[in-house]
Amino acid sequence: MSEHKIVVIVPTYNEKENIVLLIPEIKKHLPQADILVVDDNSPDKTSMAAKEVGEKYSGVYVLDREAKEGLGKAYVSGFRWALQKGYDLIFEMDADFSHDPAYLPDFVAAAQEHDLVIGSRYITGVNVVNWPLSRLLLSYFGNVAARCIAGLQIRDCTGGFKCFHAHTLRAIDLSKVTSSGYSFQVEVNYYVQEQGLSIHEIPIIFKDRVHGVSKMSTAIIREAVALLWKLRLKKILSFS
Ligand SMILES: Nc1nc2c(ncn2[C@@H]2O[C@H](COP(=O)(O)OP(=O)(O)OP(=O)(O)O)[C@@H](O)[C@H]2O)c(=O)[nH]1
Ligand SMILES: [Mg+2]
Repeated sequence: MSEHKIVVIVPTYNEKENIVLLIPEIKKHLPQADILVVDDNSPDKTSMAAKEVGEKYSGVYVLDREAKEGLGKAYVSGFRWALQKGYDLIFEMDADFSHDPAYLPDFVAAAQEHDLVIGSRYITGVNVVNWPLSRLLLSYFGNVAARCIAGLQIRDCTGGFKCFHAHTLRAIDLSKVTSSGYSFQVEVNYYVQEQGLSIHEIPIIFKDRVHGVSKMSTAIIREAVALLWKLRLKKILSFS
């Protein structure tokens, strides 16, 4: 389907039960893709579990980081690794099965035409299954805020199921990305939009995790609110 060299980056923190199931599922749906697990020294030994399963397949790598620094820092390390290895298409994907690997080929197809493809929960109504109402409202209004305050033209600005062309990641200055939590998604989308690159959303159904625990915290929410106002200010200053 595609001649592209593909890697799926999966950041992990205490995702042992999920990662051993996810690696085979990714290989089933997109056999030509390599996988990079970026683990922040998970106490549950996710890294070791990923390496054990990975030995059964070709092209499964684990990037071991020393300490938990948040999803954003893990992705920036993964992006740098992938760019250095010469991948053409670079995926972001959560380990917790909220992102169904069956969608991976749809992203590759859409990436033939676009610089960034985003799996979106909010283009055909609200496609979220089993999330508590409080979590859904936080996500939904977080997205409304990202659109209104930071001026993003994307319906799902905070989702983490994405496929970047290498040239898209090269066009943004990764050393400028400051978010460590999940506002990382908003920040990267902002820089891609700022470059005038083509962003396309495809519908996905998002399911709540079954195994493991969420890493969402009030610190992550505070960081996200501060980021939106920082981007708003940046936008105002760029017009003056
Ligand atoms: N390497 C690394 N991965 C992380 C860190 N924090 C979260 N992750 C991973 O990032 C992905 C998304 O994290 P989740 O805990 O599912 O957070 P979320 O999807 O925003 O929130 P939920 O609604 O609870 O699922 C998962 O694969 C996590 O294991 C971190 O500090 N370091
Ligand atoms: Mg999750």
